[in-house]
Formats: sequence, C-alpha cells, structure tokens
Amino acid sequence: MHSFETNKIINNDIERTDLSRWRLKVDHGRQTWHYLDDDEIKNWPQSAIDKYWIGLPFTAFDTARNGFEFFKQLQTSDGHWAGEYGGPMFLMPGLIIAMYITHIPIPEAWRIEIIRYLINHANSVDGGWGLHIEHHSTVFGTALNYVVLRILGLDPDHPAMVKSRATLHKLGGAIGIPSWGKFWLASLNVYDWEGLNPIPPELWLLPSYVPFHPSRYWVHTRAVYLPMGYCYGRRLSAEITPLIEQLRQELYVQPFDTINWSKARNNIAKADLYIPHTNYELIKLEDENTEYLDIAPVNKVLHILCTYYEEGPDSKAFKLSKERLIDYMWLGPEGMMMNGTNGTQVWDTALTALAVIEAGLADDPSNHQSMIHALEFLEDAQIKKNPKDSKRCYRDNTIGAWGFSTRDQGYNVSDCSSLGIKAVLNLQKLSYTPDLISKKRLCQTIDILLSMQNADGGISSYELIRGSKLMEWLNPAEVFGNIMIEYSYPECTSCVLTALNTFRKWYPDYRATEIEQITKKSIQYLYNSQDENGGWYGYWAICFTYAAMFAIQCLATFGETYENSQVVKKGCDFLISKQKKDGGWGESYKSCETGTYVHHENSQVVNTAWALLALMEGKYPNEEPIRRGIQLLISRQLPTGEWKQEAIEGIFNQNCAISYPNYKFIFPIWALGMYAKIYNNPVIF
Ligand code: LAN
Repeated sequence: MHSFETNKIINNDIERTDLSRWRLKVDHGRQTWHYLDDDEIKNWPQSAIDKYWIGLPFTAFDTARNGFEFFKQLQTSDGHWAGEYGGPMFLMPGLIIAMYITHIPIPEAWRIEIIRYLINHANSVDGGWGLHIEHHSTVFGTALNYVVLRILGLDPDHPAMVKSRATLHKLGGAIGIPSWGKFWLASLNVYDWEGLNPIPPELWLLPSYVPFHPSRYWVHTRAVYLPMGYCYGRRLSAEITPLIEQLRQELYVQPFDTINWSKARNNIAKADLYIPHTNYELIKLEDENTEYLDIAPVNKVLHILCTYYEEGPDSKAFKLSKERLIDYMWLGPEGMMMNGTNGTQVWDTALTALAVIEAGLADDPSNHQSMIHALEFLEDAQIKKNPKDSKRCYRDNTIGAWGFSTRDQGYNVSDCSSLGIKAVLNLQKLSYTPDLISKKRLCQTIDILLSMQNADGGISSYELIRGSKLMEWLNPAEVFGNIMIEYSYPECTSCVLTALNTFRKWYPDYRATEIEQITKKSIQYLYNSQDENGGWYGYWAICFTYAAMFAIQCLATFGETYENSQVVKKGCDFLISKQKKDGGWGESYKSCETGTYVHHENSQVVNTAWALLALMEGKYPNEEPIRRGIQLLISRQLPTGEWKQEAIEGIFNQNCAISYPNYKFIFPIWALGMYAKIYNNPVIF
C-alpha cells in the first residue's frame, strides 16, 4: 500500500505527537480531528483515511486487512474459496484421448480453450511441453500434448505443430515415451501393446498378505494401476481412423511398421490375457464410492475407458461417469486446463479461515458473514459415511474426515482432516458463529486421526504405510519418485499433531491417553526427520520453507521455542541463513528434485510468508530479519490489496509442480496479521 507523499521534506527532528492516536470524525460533512487517550483508542481503530491524510505509512495489519478485503471477493456463494489447480501437463492428454476413443463429443468451447491453453504453455524455445508448466520439454509432455492438439483439430502444418513435432523428433520420437505415455498411445492405437512392460491385472488375485499385493501401494498408484491393468489385460485399442493413421507417421522417426516393439520395452515375462472378474468389480466400487469422481484425474479418465469397454456407451455407469468429467476442468487466463484434483475447496477454505482468525481479522464485523459462510461450507464438506464394501476395495473408514476437495470425492487425507477440524474449532469459538458441528462429529474426526500413525511415529497422506520400501524397485512410472507406498511426511505429521493438541484443549476428556501417546511418538518423528542443516524436506509444496512452517508451528503449540528447543533453534537458524538481500525468501522447485535448498532467483511472497510464520511461531529473538520480510510482503501488495502471481508453489512425487494460486493471499495475510499481533503493529517505514 502506498502512503501519502508530500512535496515538502518533513523534518523528523521537530517534536510531534503520537500520530497513531489521531482520528478524523465526520458528521454530515463536518470534519474534526481528535487526539485519543488509552481508553478511547481501544474502541476506535485508526482508519485508512486517517493514515492517508496524516501521511502515515501503512502497517502490517493494514496490509493483511487490505489483502483480505480483496481475497474475500473471491469467496464463492457456497462459502468456499475456489481456484485453479493446474500445473501438471500429463492430465489433459488422458482426458482427450479417452474422450476420442469413447466417442464422447468434445464441446466446441472446450476445444477452443484447451488449444489456447496448450499453445500458451508450449515452451517458447522449442515449442514442446514438459511434465509441468515450468519444466523443460520432454517426450512425455510433448508427444502427449501434440496428440491432444491433433485430436482437437490442429493441422500438422500449423506452426505450433511443426515446431513441437521437430522437438519431439529431436528427442527421438514417441518411441521412448515413459510408460504412462506408452499406455495412452497404445490405447489410442498409435503404439503397440508389445512395447509395454506388462501391467498384470492378475496381481489383484494374489492373497492380500503377499508383500507386493497392489492393495499395499500408495492409494494413487493403486488407483492408477487397477484400471490400467484392466485395459492392458484386454489389450484395448481404439479403432483405426484416418487421424490415427496420420499420427502413426507423425509421432515417430521411422516408419510405424518397421518399429521393433518388443525392443521398445525392457523385456519382462509376458502376461497372459486373462482378466480377473474382480478387477472390474474394484473399478466399479471406486466409482460408486466417489460419486463417479474417482480419487484423482488420472484414474478418472482411465475409468471412462474401462466403463466404455465393459458396460458399453449406453450404460448407466458410462453416463454417470461422463457427467463428472466437467468437475476436473478449469478455465484460467490462458485457456482451459485439467485440474490436479476436482479442486482445492476444503484445503484452501480451512487455511483461509485459520489465516483470517489468527490474523485477528475475523473479529471485524465486516468479515463475520464470510467466516460464517466458511464454517457452513466446512460443515457440509465433512464426510458423513464410510466407503461401501470398504474391506473389499481396501479402503479405510472415512466418517468424520475431510478430504482435500469435496465430500463427494470422499477420501480422507490426514492433513485435510486436521486442518478441517482445526478450522472448525476456531470458527465455532468465535462469538458470532453457530455450533454447526457437534462434539460427536468432532470425535469422529479424532478417531480417524488416531488411526493414522505409522510405526516410525509419523503420519502419511491417506493411509497407513502398507508395504515395504523395497517396493520402490517395482516403480514403473519413470517420471515420479517414491510413489509405490505411503511414507510418513513432516507436513502431515505436524498438521495432525497440531489438530490433536487443539482438540485436546476443548475436549480434554476424549481419548486423552491415546492422544498423549501418539503425540509423544510423533514429536520424536519430527525431531528425527529434521536434516543436519536444520531443514525439513517438504513433500507437498516448495519445499524446505513450506515444511519448516508446519514443523515449527507444530512444535510451538507444545511450547517449544528458539530459546528452549535445539530443534526449533536449528530450524530458525536454517531459515535465516536462506534469507535474501531484499528481506524475502525464494525457493525453487529444484529443492524438491535435489533434496537440498535451491534458491529461486527472486524472492517469492509465498516462501517469504512461510519462513516468517516459522520464525514468528518459533519466537525467533531478533525482530530485524522478520521486519525485513514483512516489509517485502507489504511492498509487493498492489493498491487493490492483491498480490500478483509469482512462481509455482506446489509439488508432488518430488518432480511434478502444481499451482496453488490462493497461497499468495492466504499466507501473506496470515504472516502480516501475526506480525501485527506479536509486535504491536508498528508503523513500517
Ligand atoms: C495432492 C494434493 C494435496 C496434497 C496435500 C493435502 C497438500 C498433502 O499434504 C497430502 C497429499 C495431497 C492430498 C495430494 C496427493 C497427490 C495428489 C492428489 C496431489 C499432489 C494433487 C495431485 C496428486 C495426484 C496423485 C495426481 C495424479 C498423479 C499420479 C502420480 C497418480
């Protein structure tokens, strides 16, 4: 926010009053200035108008309030914060290829906007695409998105196609595409099933105690390989059309008929063609348990294929499945994309509510309605049942949990349930909100959280760790790391611990001993997962600054601070050592790939806010570096209250970046508000 500037040099040596005590009173146009005493000041905050005319710079609190004034406008009519969740570049191809194969018409408006998106996101140097929007061109990204544009009607002579095809050919053509790409191209009949390593659906027939049974995979990996196995087992390929004939020529650097397919994979014993009946039964259960959304976009579009082949285009299941494709589509400034999930509704809304409350903005009457609305949304989004036939489809209980997006999607995520309950407890504590969620339903959330601790004391994302780390050797997806099983994550562990501790303060009688036991073990896990430099590797956003915020915030709720805890001290010192000259922090997604802190060339408001929150929660004793970070956040705010989009914020599976555009509002508001509280909201020059 910019302050009023005069053309006179103000002499700061001349005695002046405490300028923060002045207020302008207005009455039918009458304007009078008043100098308040200690009592009066409490009930009459200084307004933006007062500050502007006195020439006072704006404070951290003003900036937080200003930021929320803007962000509040983005709250939807059902109480949540919507948002784009793009970034990955391998989701849309599955959708468009599946629609093409199953003859689902692609709406004309989608067609135009998807083309616009893909062309806008082609890398400017070589016209190709990578795994995600900030990635260099790869065969995976380029071949698949090339196919999408061809299906959507771009001519092979279109300049964008000529350029991207040249890049693809430079990379050796589509022959060397990673396995998920081979799968999609084979389904489209422009790759031979011979060229794939087997994806045997028979694995599902093994007794589930077998150590490598698929039910022990990480839930997303399991969700992907179930329908892939089904299609692979039946070698299902699209009928040949003129477009497919052409693609067969365009995608490769040698004639299609001369390709030696079995050399294209690394020879593994051939699976037989028998499809266990149970395979499709599990596919159906996943559809029914998620209202046909499925856990994420990858298995969603695979299910479209399976349902089409198994039940036919006129079946009820195919119709229901089709209707939920639209849930994944999002229109952004550059065109239409496919989101990484069916949205970020619960996650962003819970975080926003916590930020607003902790920043002290929820008390402002102008924000009451917004907070009530957020509470109503979270009440509605809490999952109210367990999955049908949960044992049969290897699912855990979900009653009382929150997922990442919506209730329909229906998967519990440890940290989403944690933020959900924490936000609800804090919202329901406000003087003006109704108690929408009963103690019974809050206890159900706690039951879920208490069931999620792994043997190492940490907490995973969706389920307990079910298999051995050795299973990573079987990881067939070359583009992602650590996807075969669940792991304990510092962020998830911190969130669960913080939630349990918050709950315990309200309801000290419920499962107190177990909460105590779990807490002790989890704190130990957090200590153990800190690296020798003092950082925590963050798995779900970039990267060390993100995890430090969660870990230190969590330890702080147990009274650990810079002064009394070696762990917190090390964590804070680590962050301080990464502060940039301009007072901010900027971390690159390369941190996630390499496992060591990599600076982004510029400070980022999101990384800065995370680092500041960690330092303030940890009670870092020196205000100066914190104030410099706050100054950076203030200086990056536009007069509208907005912060501009900077680099991509999120990550998954160590390698794929994903956008969280609401973070640039949520975390700066949170950090600025916290600063104002701790340091009595000084004027920042
Ligand atoms: C997400 C998004 C949210 C994220 C957090 C809640 C932030 C995290 O703390 C726990 C894990 C979770 C829920 C998560 C897991 C993996 C997801 C669903 C994603 C990163 C979004 C997209 C990704 C999904 C697996 C994409 C499909 C790719 C595959 C490799 C199957």
